[in-house]
Formats: sequence, structure tokens, C-alpha cells
Amino acid sequence: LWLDTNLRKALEKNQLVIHYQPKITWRGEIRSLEALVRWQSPERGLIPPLDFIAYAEESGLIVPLGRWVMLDVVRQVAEWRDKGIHLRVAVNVSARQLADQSIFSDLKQALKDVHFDYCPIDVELTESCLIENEELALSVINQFSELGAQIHLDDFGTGYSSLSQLARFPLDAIKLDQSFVRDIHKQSVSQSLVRAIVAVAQALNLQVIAEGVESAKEDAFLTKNGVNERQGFLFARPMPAAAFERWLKRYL
Ligand code: G
Ligand code: G
Ligand code: MN
Ligand code: NA
Repeated sequence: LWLDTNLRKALEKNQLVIHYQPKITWRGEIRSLEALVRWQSPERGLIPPLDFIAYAEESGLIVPLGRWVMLDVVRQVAEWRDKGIHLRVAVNVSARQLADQSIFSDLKQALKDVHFDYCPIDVELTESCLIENEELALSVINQFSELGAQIHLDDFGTGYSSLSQLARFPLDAIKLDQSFVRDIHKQSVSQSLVRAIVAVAQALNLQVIAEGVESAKEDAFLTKNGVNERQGFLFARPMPAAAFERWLKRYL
């Protein structure tokens, strides 16, 4: 009930904030980030997405929320570009958002408003999101791709029929779920799975991004075995835009 009255207000009162977590290429470059929304509640402080995204999905609020996230990311990426920092940002999109046809024209207009002649936004979709409504998912993927977004399959390996989906949808990258990454240097079954997944991804010309990398040993295994980008607390936590800029200055 608290969520019901307050999440709606949070959107109107501009209480949502986006934190950014960098991904590091195998060469050590920072080319892209993931946008992760938080809610800065005056009553309850900083609320993580796990506490309100499910409710936003049930109530349908995820549609205006997701639109706000995408358009605010465009604004932020343009601001970084104007400071000479060139980045792509991946945005999470829930199944419930797939029916929102207005996002494509809104995104196109937002890009035009800040004079982007390409699209620096990538879209993260989960496996279950693709399965739920294949036809709709395919049409959404095609429309985002036409604008120049890349499509990343999030939480890869936690859903079902993973491998057949890779061939069925025109994807650009898969994000290896954290459950494969955790202690991978000690887990021989996970090691075999990750090697096999990387081989399949390479055969299909897909990039592999590992998420939830927490230790140098996990990272060493992943980099040695063909993972293209790594994301995780080992490198940086999700952080506000200004904190990311300070982090980047120290990193470079
Ligand atoms: O930041 P954190 O790791 O706590 O995020 C938890 C989950 O919330 C992630 O699985 C992520 O996919 C989801 N999430 C974060 N930001 C957004 C968003 O802007 N839109 C949607 N749909 N999900 C998000
Ligand atoms: O969209 P997705 O569900 O993949 O969201 C990624 C989630 O993982 C976010 O909530 C983010 O804060 C979290 N995360 C990012 N890096 C790490 C990490 O190294 N370890 C752990 N445990 N969580 C992480
Ligand atoms: Mn994600
Ligand atoms: Na994920």
C-alpha cells in the first residue's frame, strides 16, 4: 500500500535516480555502463530496485518508470559526450514494457533533441521476457535495433531453452549470470559451462559480458577464457553519475 501511493508520486516528484556501473573490456577500456535505477525516498532513504521493480511491473508503473530511465540516460550520455566522455549505456527493460510502442518515437526524439546521430543506448532483456511473448519480443528487438541500440540478453543461463533462443533472436551480446561467475576458479562444472557458452557465443558472433565479478581470481578465469567485458564489485559498484566521473578520472 505504501508503494502504491508513493511510487507514483516518486515518479512525478522526480525522486528516482540512476546509478551507473561500468563494464571493463578485456583490454581494460571503459566503453559502456549499466544503468540501475534507485528511489531516493524522503521518508525511507535510498531504496534498491529489488524493493520496487516487481511492484512497478505488477501495477504497470514500470512503463512510465522505464521511459523516464531511458530518456534520463540519453540526457546523461549527451552531457558526458559534451565533456568529451564517450560511452554507451545499457538499460534494463522488463517484459511488461514490451507492449509500450511509444518508447521508440520517444527515444528517437530524445536522441534528436540532444543531437545524437547514433544510438548510445543498449537494451537488456531477460530470457523469460523473450519466451513470454516471442512475436512481440522480436518486433521490439527489431525496432530498437533499427534505432541503433544493441540487444543484450541479461541473466543468461538462469532461464530455460537458452541456446535455441540465441539463434532465434538477433542479439548482440549475452550477460553471463552471476551464479556462473561466483567462485568460478574453484567450480569445475561452472568452468566447463562458461567455456561452452563462450564457444557458442563466438560461433554466433555474440559478445559475452560477465556480471557480478567480485574477485581477481574469478576475473582471471573469465578473461583467459574469452569473456569480452566484465562488470562487478571488483571494479566498481553502481554509483551516481558524478561519482562515476570521479571514478573514471582515477581509473584512466
Ligand atoms: O542494482 P541492483 O543490482 O540492485 O538491481 C536489481 C535488479 O533491478 C536488476 O536485476 C535489474 O535488472 C533491475 N533493474 C534495475 N534498474 C532497472 C530499470 O531501470 N528497469 C528495470 N525494468 N529493471 C531494473
Ligand atoms: O540487471 P541485473 O539483474 O543483472 O542487475 C545486476 C545486479 O547485480 C544489480 O543489482 C547490481 O547492483 C548487482 N551487482 C553488480 N555487480 C555485482 C557484484 O559484483 N556482486 C554482486 N553480488 N552483485 C552485483
Ligand atoms: Mn541487467
Ligand atoms: Na543480470
